[in-house]
Amino acid sequence: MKVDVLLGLQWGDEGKGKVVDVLTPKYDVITRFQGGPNAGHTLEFDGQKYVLRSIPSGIFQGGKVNVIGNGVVLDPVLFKQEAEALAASGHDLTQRLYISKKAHLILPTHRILDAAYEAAKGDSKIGTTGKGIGPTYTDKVSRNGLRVGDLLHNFEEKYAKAKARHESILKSLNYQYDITELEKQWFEALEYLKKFNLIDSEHVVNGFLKEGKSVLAEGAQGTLLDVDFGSYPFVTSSNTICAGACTGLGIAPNKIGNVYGIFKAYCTRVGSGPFPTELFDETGEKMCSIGHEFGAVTGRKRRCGWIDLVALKYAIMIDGVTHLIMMKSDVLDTFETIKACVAYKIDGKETEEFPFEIDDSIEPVYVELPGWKCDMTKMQSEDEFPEEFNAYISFLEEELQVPIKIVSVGPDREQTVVRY
Ligand code: 2SA
Ligand code: MG
Repeated sequence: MKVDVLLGLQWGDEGKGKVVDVLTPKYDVITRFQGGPNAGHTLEFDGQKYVLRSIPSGIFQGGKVNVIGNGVVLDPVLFKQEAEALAASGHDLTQRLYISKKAHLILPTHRILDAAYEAAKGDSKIGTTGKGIGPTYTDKVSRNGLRVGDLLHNFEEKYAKAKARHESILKSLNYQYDITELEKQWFEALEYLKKFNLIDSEHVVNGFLKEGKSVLAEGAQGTLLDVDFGSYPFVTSSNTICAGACTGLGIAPNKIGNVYGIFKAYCTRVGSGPFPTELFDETGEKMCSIGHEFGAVTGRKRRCGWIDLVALKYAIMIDGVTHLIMMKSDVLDTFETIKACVAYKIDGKETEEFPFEIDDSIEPVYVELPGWKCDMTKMQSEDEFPEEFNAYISFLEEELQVPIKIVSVGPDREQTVVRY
């Protein structure tokens, strides 16, 4: 068996939570391989709304195994809050959730460092989610991190060392903070975390594949936030691309099966950083209000703009996408015309290649298509789609050279049209 991977192709918030929820019934095992509580996967069903941060989206369906892989960074406090809220709504996880011993722990001081580094950057700040993601991955790569497996021996000593190191950095930044309360919660949460199955997940996941179990790897954030290929330095600190599923779970590249790439029918971004098709006008405002474009984690308003096919083609190439999934198509239901960026004009020259430097000098070149101007939210099959919407899909498939398998026309599980 192979691992299918589900990825965001833009700057996150493509609607991965909903799709993974639609896809999970087909899989035995659902995994997370990168990121941490900077993710906020929103799922809506039976009139209830749930936001998952660190826990895989398979948790709502009985009989599934959920794995938090080694590539994830885990904040015990936020994990405990999330798990307890799920338990309160009747979803007990202790038996259905496995956590890699190699996943790195987000320390209270990592969160403080995240804020301190942002403050020190002033106007050039990244606009992080403030969850300590960057400092935790920094410690991982600089070989100073604490892992979940460390909880099992000499933990106090390792913690004290890491904390002392962080404190000296914070002192050098002259940053004022108080972690007394947070630290207390953190240690309480560690005891809670220890009740879960802390495992060598690479063995377990490869074992599942050998047994013939189907595995889904659920990406967080998006390809354009990848630390290597995204709009650096305005990126997150993990590999959000398909290859991240190999390193973040311990599976070989030849074990990757289908790659599902999710994108919105338009485009959004939270935090700072370049966004060539961003709209600063009424059209952008309209997308934001109809699409309820506010971050699941920080509540920040998302910047909105037209779909960017230059960036999307790049993401498809890097990720090896085999199937496309288009989200939030209904948000464009009332638009007179739809635009799609097919090239960038840089210094008077047109290119279809995503460049090294993405900045304000890029001028998007648009193609205009007629809007469909009807309510698609209750449509259940492709046959019901208006002609103009079908034309938009065909145009995208022609440009992107990958079939669009699923189209979403609303937030609910039911509002999902599978095309073939
Ligand atoms: P960080 O906190 O170090 O990862 O922030 C670095 C940059 O990455 C951006 N970022 C995000 N942008 C959009 N969505 C994010 N999470 C989603 C959500 C979840 C998802 O909030 O709903 O779709 O997986 C996310 N996480 C990080 C952040 O704005 C900074 O620009
Ligand atoms: Mg999101």
